[in-house]
Amino acid sequence: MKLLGSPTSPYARKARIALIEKNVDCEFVPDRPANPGTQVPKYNPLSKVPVLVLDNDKGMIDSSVIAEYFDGIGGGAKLIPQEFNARIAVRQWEALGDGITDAIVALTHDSRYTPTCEVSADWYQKQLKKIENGLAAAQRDIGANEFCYGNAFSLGDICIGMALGYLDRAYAQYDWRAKYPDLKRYADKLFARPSFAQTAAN
Ligand SMILES: N[C@@H](CCC(=O)N[C@@H](CS)C(=O)NCC(=O)O)C(=O)O
Repeated sequence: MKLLGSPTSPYARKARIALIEKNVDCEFVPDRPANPGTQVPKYNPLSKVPVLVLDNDKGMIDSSVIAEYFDGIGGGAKLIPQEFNARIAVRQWEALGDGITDAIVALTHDSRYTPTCEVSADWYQKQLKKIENGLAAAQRDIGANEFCYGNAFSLGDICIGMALGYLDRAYAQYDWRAKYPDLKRYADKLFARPSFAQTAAN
């Protein structure tokens, strides 16, 4: 089993953090879909990372599915609780973290690679508002807590941490730590976890 992904992709990072947290025996193979010779389209018709290459040489796509797969086959505490209401709550946190990340990607990555396509100020503000409203909601609900749901680390924390980490990487001029001090405190602990430290892109 191999996990293909770009070392800087936030969604690949989400899967890599789940892999480490669940102690799954799986090699991470750096691969960018945009690079010549990439193996990604062979395993993912959408040509996106992460993609998990299973031992039968079939691809499993999407960070959400891959994280749930690692949670099922790996050891240790569950990243996605089994109880229905808890599971839905953690999935909500996942959706919030993924949604903030989507807006950061739209604001930074997508516009950077379409230099001929003008990005309107209105469109820019719309993406920024998604990031700001998303962070404000996360800060409001996390408050002084260590984890976004309950008393244990979950997939929700992976996704909120992925979004905050990607802000640092792709949109460093945005000082989220000054605006959201509770998120700063929350992230300081999260980023110190080995799974986050080992997957921080240089
Ligand atoms: N929903 C997907 C999103 C994956 C995604 O957008 N990956 C980006 C990198 S962060 C990618 O591979 N982009 C290349 C492309 O779209 O061509 C997931 O969670 O895995």
